[in-house]
Amino acid sequence: MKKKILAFLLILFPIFSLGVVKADTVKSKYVIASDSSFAPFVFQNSNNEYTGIDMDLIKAIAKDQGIEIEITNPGFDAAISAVQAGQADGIIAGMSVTDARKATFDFSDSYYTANTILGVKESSTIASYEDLKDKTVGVKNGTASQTFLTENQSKYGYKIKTFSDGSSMYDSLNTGAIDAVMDDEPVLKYSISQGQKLKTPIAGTPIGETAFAVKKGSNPELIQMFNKGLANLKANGEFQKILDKYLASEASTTSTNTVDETTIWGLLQNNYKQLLSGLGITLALALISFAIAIVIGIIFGMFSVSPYKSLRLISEIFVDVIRGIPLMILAAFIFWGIPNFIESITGQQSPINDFVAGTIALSLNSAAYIAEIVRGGIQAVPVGQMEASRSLGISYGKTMRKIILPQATKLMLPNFVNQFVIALKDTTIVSAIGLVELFQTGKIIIARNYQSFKMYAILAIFYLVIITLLTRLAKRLEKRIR
Ligand code: ASN
Repeated sequence: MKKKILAFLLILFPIFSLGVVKADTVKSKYVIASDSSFAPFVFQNSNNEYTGIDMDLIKAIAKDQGIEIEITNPGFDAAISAVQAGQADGIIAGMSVTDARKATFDFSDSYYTANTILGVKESSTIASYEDLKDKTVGVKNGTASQTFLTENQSKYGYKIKTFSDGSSMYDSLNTGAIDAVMDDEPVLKYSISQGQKLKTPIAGTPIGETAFAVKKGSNPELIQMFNKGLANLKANGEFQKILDKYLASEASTTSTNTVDETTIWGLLQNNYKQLLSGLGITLALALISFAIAIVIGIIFGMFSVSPYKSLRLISEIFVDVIRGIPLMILAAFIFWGIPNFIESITGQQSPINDFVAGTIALSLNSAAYIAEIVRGGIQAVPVGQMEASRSLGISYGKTMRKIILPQATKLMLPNFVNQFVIALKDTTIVSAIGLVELFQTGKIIIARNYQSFKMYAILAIFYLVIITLLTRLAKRLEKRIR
């Protein structure tokens, strides 16, 4: 009897302890996602580091609570997706607590209260919501300001244009592509204090408390720690210090810049490290994904000319499916969709690294086109050659290797070079999942200094030089192989 009870307890113990451990497990490291440009809550300073109320606050809380955190800054919309897909454990991004969000997020105690407010150019005649009739108002996707605009659209008759990040939204306002923006009041006021020629003609509307959030039901210990840490920082005065640092005086961090970023030279001087690291990621993405794509592409290309119908069919389906899906959707599907799906089935968070997701998406995309190049190359060799060789009793494989492929390869080479250039340019598309390659690096810099003309010119030249150099190199290789 005693033995039975003991055995019973032994079986129960692991089950029981699992349940308990899950609720207050402390991970060795928590990934916290945030916005990319949302000053004064989160923005890059002139040293290319992310600072702001949210950054200082989460770091101070992590220190207070003795946890390790890793911060990513993919932008608000992407940060929300990252938390929902389990790519990140929490989000701090000046995020408003709304009833709709409470259905999918658990929020911490509030650390700020914000309004949403309309911003227009200094020279604009817009003075009320009524003046917005038939005008276009920009807003960041997934934000509380967007909800406000959608709810009031039929009343005031404006058009809404959504943006994935603050910098492109403010850029569009500056260039006149949109007539107004809707954003959080402290953010608009802060940009005005930094010299932006904007004004806020209408009083703000409350959108609620600002808080830290986790995906509903997951990482409850993180919320507890945040609340405890926040209370401690409030008690010891550190919280007020953080607020004062960014809100009290206008002499703030962005203007401590010693290098003049209004010239191309100044921009390069201050950002070359960041640009080179972005370039490194772009090159790594392009080269690794292209190498993988060549292997997959050749396999499917060979399938497509195989004497077996089933192999031809497999190849056809692969090419049709991949070619039929836009690269950006493929990348988003791999990065956010699949982890979200796996979690909904297994209950386990299974994040995938953004570089890996980007590489997979680019590899599949290029592979589909390479398969077609391979098929075209092989089919361009007259069929008579295969027939003649087979009639001499030489096997299919040997004919392919010795007779067809050497000729086909020569025909394919220029197309491979072409496809590589396309793949390199396509790396900019996967920046949509928050991967900081060269294009995203440039956008982040523009978010800080609003120098879009010069910065995009710099980016264009970077790509032009790299692509020209690589094509030259590839042409040389091509000659050698021939
Ligand atoms: N205040 C915005 C929201 O909660 C957040 C942001 O734009 N970063 O929707």
